[in-house]
Amino acid sequence: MPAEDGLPAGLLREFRRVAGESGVLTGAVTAGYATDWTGAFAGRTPAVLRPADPEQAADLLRLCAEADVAVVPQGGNTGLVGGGVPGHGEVVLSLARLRDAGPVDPGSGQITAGAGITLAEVAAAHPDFDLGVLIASRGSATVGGAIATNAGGLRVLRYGPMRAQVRGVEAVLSDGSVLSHLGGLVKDNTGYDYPSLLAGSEGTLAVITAARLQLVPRPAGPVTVIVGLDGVAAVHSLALRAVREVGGLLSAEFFLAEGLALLAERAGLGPPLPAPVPAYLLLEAAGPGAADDLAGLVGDLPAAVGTSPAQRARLWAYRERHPEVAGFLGTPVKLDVSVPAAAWARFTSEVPGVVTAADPGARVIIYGHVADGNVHVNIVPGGAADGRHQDAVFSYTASLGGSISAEHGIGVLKGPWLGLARSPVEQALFARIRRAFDPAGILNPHVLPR
Ligand code: 2HG
Ligand code: ZN
Repeated sequence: MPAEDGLPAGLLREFRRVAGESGVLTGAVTAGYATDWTGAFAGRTPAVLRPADPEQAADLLRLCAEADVAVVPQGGNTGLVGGGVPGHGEVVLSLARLRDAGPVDPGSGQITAGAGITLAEVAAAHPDFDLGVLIASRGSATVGGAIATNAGGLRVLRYGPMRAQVRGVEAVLSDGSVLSHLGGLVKDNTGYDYPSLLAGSEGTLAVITAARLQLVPRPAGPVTVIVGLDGVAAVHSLALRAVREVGGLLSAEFFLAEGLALLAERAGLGPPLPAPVPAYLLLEAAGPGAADDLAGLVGDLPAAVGTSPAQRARLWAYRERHPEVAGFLGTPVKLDVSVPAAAWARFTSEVPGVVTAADPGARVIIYGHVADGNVHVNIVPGGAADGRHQDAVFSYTASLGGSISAEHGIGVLKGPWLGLARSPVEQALFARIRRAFDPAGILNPHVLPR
C-alpha cells in the first residue's frame, strides 16, 4: 500500500531538485488544492507538485513510484466526485503550469494544448473554431482534467463528450516514461486506442500532460430559447422533437420551478418568462434555418428568445447557475445519473420522492441535459450524508436500466455503488488494465477498482 501520511525522508528535497522551489508547495498554501469548490470533499496533502513541463512531471511521478507515495493528479479542481482531492493524505500533482499551446491548424481544425490550458482558452483560440465541449466551469476546468474525467456538458447531443474531441495525447506513466501520440491523424488504425482509454480513467492510469484536440466549426448565428412547459413529460417530448426537427440543434437543457425560485431569491435572477410554469426547456441551435426551426417548434408556447451574446448569456444563466443552487442551502450531495429515454420522464418526476423517502428533511434540486438522458440530482441533506442518498438514487436509477454516472465519473463519491453499473468481471478487468499502466499502484488509489 503506498505511503500516504507524511513523506519519506529526503523526498521533498528530491521533488525540489526536479521542479525547483516554486514547483513544490507545502503547508497552508496547499489548502486550496485539498478541498473541492462545493466543500463536500476535504483532504490534506504533504505536498503539491507543480511541474513546469512534461519531463518534470515524469521525473516527479517516478520519484513517487520509487518511494511508494500515492498521487492524486489534479487539473482545475472543478470535479464533483472527489476524484481530484487528496482524501487520504496523497501528494497532489497539479498540471496547472503545463500551459504550452500550439496554433490552431486551420486545415484540420486541431490544436495541441497543454494539460493546464482551460477549456475557455481552447474555445477562444481561433475565431473560426470552437471546442465541442461546453461546461459551466470552462474558465477553470483544464484540458487534462476534462479528458481524465471525460467531461460532458451542454453540447454532448451535438458533439459528444470530451473523449470524442481527443485525437491524441501525451501522458506520463508512473515509471516516468512519456507516452506521446499527438499527430492528430483522423485515420490511424495502428493498435490500441489508449487516448480513448485515458478519457474517463480519472487519473488512475497515467497523467495527461498535453492533448491533440479536434475543434468544431464555430456555430454561426446561435439562437437560444427558453420554453415554459407544464411538466417534465412535456419537456422530454419537446426536446426529442427538437432533436428530430431542428437541424442545427446544439443543446436541450431543463430546469424546474423550485431551482428557478431559489436562483431568484438567492442570486437575484428575475424570471425568464412573464408567468411562472412548472418546467423549463432551454434549446439552442445555430446555422441556416435555426431561428425558423425553433420558432416552428415552440409555436404558441410561452418562450423567451435570445440572439445577441448578451441576450443568450442572460438566458443561459438560468441553466448554468443551477449547480450553485443547492450550495445556497447547505453542502450538497451532487449526483449525475442517466436513464433510458423511455424512463426519463418517470425518473425525473419520481426521484425527489425517492430521496425524501430516505431522508425526509432533504431538499432536491433537479435539472440537466434532456436529450442524452442525463439528470442532475442535487441534494441538500436533512439527515447525515452517510450514503443513504446515493443508495436511494442509484438503486432507483439501476432499476430503470440507467447509469450511476452520466458525466462526472465515479471518484470517491460513488465507489461503493460501482457494482450497480459494472459486473465483477468488468471490475476485475479494470484492475488488470490499471496494473498494466501503473504497476506501482500509486495513481489515485482510492478511485475505481484496483
Ligand atoms: C452541469 O450540467 C454540470 O451543470 C454540473 O454537470 C452539475 O453541479 C452539478 O451537479
Ligand atoms: Zn451536467
